[in-house]
Amino acid sequence: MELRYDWTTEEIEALMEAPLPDLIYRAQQALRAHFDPTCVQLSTLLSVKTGGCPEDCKYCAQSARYATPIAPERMLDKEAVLQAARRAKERGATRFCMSAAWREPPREGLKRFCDLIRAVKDLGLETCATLGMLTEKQAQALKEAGLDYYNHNIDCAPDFYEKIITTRRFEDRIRTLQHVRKAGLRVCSGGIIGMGETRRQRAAMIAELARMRPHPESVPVNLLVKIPGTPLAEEAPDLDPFELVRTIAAARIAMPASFVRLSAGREGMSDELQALCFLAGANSIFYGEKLLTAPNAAPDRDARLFARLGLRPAAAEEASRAANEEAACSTA
Ligand code: SAM
Ligand code: DTB
Ligand code: SF4
Repeated sequence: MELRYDWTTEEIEALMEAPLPDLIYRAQQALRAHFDPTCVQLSTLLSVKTGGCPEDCKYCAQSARYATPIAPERMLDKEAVLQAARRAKERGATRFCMSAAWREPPREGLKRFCDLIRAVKDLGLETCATLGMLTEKQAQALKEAGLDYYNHNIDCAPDFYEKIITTRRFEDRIRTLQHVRKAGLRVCSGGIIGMGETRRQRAAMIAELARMRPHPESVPVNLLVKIPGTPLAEEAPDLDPFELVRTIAAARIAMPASFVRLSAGREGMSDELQALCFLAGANSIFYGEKLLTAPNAAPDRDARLFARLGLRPAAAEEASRAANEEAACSTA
């Protein structure tokens, strides 16, 4: 199946409006052209530097601007990070994603992260980091430390962005993603749904990602976790869960060779909704009891769900295989 980089919002919206059986059928065709449909990649998250962030992202527990239950903490030390990474590996995760609540990494913080990346990589895990905006040089430093993936979400449609974040612009996110690509890192980029956006805006978000050349190798689709004290916990109306299924299917069809991750929000989802998301082409999850600050679906619940659905965790070689070889090799 040929990869396309010219998706329009209208095309994606039309996909999302299709009768569900047609949409799921197309998503399964796209998934099966590139992946084993029974195999799910597992990533484990760790918040290495929590809270106190100067940005005003209206969904975030870690913004210093909102009275959330999350207090600022110092950066975790290396041993604590390695302990969490070892545990993630023992449980079957293949990728370990380290986060910091920064607008952009400070000099000393970046150095410490480079050191963590080297150490986690030595355990035989794929590494991912999400540290905010990066310059080209910072992206190169992370690459040299052995980083595999950089996570930087576009979060939402360009015309919805200023309703969610005012302390940076959509274009700033795109620029960081360009720096990440140029440094030869793999890209993890997706967004959040359920923030009060329209279906068209969900389609526009997917179209933005699907016009990137190469496509992001990982596409997290987060359902808003309503954190008490954040503006969106009050303002955002509950989303029809089938919209999540439709958004995942659209991402799968438009970016067939990428890992599409059923991301934040799984704790509150039924097993049946998650099963529909896998049928719609999701082939990756966050695995472990915690996301960054919020609880995640429990690992034993995930194990039971996988057994009931006939799914299995991806082995390390399957997960690190560049599903999208073209993307992984390109530094354009
Ligand atoms: N500070 C860095 C940044 O913003 O890029 C890295 C960490 S940030 C918490 C990573 C991503 O998590 C955000 O871009 C957003 O897409 C997602 N996220 C944060 N809070 C969320 C929430 N309450 N519900 C769903 N997704 C969330
Ligand atoms: C992504 O797309 N989702 C993750 C990860 N990338 C860094 C974060 C989800 C955060 C959920 C809310 C919390 O735990 O605070
Ligand atoms: Fe800060 Fe990232 Fe949270 Fe925005 S999403 S407030 S940048 S930690």
